[in-house]
Amino acid sequence: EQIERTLVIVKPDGYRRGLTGEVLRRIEAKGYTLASLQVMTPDRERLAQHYAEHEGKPFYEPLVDFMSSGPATFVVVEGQRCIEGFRILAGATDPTAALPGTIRGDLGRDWGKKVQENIVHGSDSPESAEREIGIWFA
Ligand code: YYY
Ligand code: MG
Repeated sequence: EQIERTLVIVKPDGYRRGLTGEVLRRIEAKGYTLASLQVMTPDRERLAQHYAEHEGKPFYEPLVDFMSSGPATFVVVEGQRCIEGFRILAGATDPTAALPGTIRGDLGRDWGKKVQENIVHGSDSPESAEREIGIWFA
């Protein structure tokens, strides 16, 4: 048994496009459960903590602008090996490169902007998951 918790965010592009339910459907269809769920427009202070590893990179400011641009859905997902499992469901960061069958591959678009509006976030390790859940579900 390796029951984990991961932080999933359906980002503002997913919210605006009405894809929140579709993402949650895929998570549940995989057998994971929704432990907590909250819709909110994320504030820049917590986004800075959340994306601290990317501070100073060229896409950082546009990323924070995009993420704070409107409502997003924050979800604590629970399940057997769900940290790795959700990253695989999500697909590659770049929606153009993400394989069909994945959330980003099936639903993501390349809008030709600096920031890749790629619908979802998923924690990349157990340490990241605990840290990120602590930021948004304190
Ligand atoms: O974990 P993941 O979301 O797949 O990618 P990260 O490398 O952690 O980057 C976070 C976030 O930043 C990504 O989802 C989109 C954006 N981004 C970008 O706009 N341009 C890049 N070259 C890399 C990342
Ligand atoms: Mg990441």
